[in-house]
Amino acid sequence: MRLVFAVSCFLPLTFAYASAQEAMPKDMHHDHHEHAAPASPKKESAPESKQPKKPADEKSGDKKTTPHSNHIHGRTKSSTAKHQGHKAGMHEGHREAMHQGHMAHEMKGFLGPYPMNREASGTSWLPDTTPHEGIHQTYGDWMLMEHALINGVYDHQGGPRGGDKAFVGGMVMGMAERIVGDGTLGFRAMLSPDPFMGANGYPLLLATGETADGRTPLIDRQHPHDLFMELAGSYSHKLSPTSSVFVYAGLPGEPALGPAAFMHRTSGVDIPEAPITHHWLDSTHITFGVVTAGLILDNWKIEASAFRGREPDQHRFDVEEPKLDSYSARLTWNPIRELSLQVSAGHLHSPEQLSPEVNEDRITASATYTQPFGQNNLWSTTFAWGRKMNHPGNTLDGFLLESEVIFNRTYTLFMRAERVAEDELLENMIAGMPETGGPLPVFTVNKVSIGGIYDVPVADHLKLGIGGLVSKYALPSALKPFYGSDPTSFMVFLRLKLS
Ligand SMILES: [Cu+2]
Repeated sequence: MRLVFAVSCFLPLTFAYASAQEAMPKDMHHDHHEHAAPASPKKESAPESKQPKKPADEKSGDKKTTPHSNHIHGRTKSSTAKHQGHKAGMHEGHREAMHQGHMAHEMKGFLGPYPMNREASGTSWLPDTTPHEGIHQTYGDWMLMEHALINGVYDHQGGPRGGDKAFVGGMVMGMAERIVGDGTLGFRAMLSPDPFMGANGYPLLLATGETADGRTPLIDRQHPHDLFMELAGSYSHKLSPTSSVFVYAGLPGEPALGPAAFMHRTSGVDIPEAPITHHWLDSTHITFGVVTAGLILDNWKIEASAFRGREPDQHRFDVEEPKLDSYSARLTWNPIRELSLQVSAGHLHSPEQLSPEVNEDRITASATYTQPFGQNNLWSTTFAWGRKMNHPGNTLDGFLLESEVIFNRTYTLFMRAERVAEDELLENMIAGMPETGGPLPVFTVNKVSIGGIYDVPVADHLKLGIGGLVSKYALPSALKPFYGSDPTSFMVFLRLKLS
């Protein structure tokens, strides 16, 4: 079966990961742990009494000066065992001084003097309570981090406009940073296996945007992401212990527009389907040509970008020609550790290859709330609104509410609800009709997906998950002849997550 083939695609990744672990010099290698950001010193530490003391482990890199006395940590048995002195559980009390024994591996933000947990795709922010997933090493002055999530999906979209497909999607990410004087230099590369699924992507009712062949728009399908999703560098200069200025450039990269991209925000990272609001909120996460400059003052960030307005074309393996013909600005505020808020606006020059005469203005606002609770549980929710103003054309609103709860790092429940004003769903049919001159008809559609995942650890920092989701829709009656009166879609998937 094709699904079996999809699973076999996981193996090279597992192998590459295992070899990377082998190749690492022992004393440089530091096993990772998913820790949430340092807690505020005012906050209570997690209860310690329940945690049995772990035996000391000579191989741990912790034998330098300071034991990890307040390093509460890692929820996997292996990492707990390797870090004696660390306490299992959530990471309250994990303060900046925490890794004194191995400061080298503590990664600060690329863009400012705060814990790296806050940073997501491009220059976007998430709450400080975001779990820091990835594996770290240090090589000389460089700190490295890797992260990966690969889904093998069987997709069924219901109704006359639906379809079936098995595909592999996801991302593999590597980051490197070093301190240079008062600044931080960072590089990031993110790759996607999506192009191997074919240029026409996968069936996804109500999804629109981009093209598979340069002639017809993708409708009721999600386009594949490009092989190179991000190849970016940044430099930030510290102005004070809590403020900095930064520049970021990517080919491709992500401009300062919208919330963190769906595969990078905690509330959406485990959901294997793209949101239908993607082109209202975060579709610019792969932009060929981005330059951003910003200022960080404590928990505030203000930034502006110049970038290429055109979305990626159907050739998903290449790096496209950069331009700086569009611009955006974003204001982000993290008022408390658990919350990140942003508003942003941008002007996109000729984003759609198939409607080059149309420019777009976009406004977005979003809130992400991430709350660890109990010993090993996490809840994360994002609400976002995006408005597309096509010139010439319609003004279209999209809303998204998505939420994930992860229990004991093993059981994930997720949901995503969306409401979008669409004018492209019948575009193929209208294109064949005589020109009417008026604006395209707008249909407001609604979609809800609910699903879950069960994870099994298969190696250190590598877990295999099996999951499924079901989607239902609320459609205006004018669309029912096309979509059926009550379509139902589902996906079943296996995923490998490096964390
Ligand atoms: Cu995308």
